[in-house]
Amino acid sequence: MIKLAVIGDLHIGMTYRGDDWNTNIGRCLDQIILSLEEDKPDYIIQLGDIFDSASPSLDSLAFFAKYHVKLEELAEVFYCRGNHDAKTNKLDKSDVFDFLEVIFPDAIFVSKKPKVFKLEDTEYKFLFLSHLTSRDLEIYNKENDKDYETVQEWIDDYANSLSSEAKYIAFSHLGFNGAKNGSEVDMPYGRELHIPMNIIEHDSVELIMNGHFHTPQECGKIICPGTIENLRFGEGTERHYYRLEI
Ligand SMILES: [Mn+2]
Repeated sequence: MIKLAVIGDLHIGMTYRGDDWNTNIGRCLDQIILSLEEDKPDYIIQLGDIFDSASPSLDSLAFFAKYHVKLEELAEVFYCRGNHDAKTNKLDKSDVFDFLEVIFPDAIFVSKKPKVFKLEDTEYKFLFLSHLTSRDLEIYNKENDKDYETVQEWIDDYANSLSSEAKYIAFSHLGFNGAKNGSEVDMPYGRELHIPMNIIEHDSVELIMNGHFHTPQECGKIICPGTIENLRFGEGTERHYYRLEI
């Protein structure tokens, strides 16, 4: 049995009704770290949108670094890139995840393509479906001699590479059918990237922990822990992180 602590969207650097959002989430993260010290999880997984902006300020990077170093002392840490962390301009060669994986080599920053991790201490594999861009697709097509036309087509096809013998826990930062748009109000469904149906229905995928939606919600095997603090009015009560034992 291993213990996971799953942390939702952070949006470091966001301006919030004139308040300093970083002070709010700093308070939450301090509490999270106290609970994690008791809980002693084996893995900590953050589900994306670490930053509110794809070009975070030095203040935001320093804020992240301060908390990341504490998390890293407690467990192995994974981060799944969210839409807010991803550069969409094709002229940008790198994004903040490229930077973070260089300066924090002991953590795992998952971006650029769907990815499976085989772990030593559990039979489960971690499947990561981060937010992907058309630039990621271009690179993937070139490197793998593929000709997917859309990112959605690419991730839809990814389910075919999953083993029916294995057991997966998925971590994603995508939309899904039936999600309640608590705060991500301006995301017309159908246009945004979504968790492929063939992954949701895949017998080997036992659970999908998904970021992106700030209101905590469960829909079949998809669980959204929500943001660690309310971003906007009406997102529900206080919550911090999601504990999972597998
Ligand atoms: Mn978000």
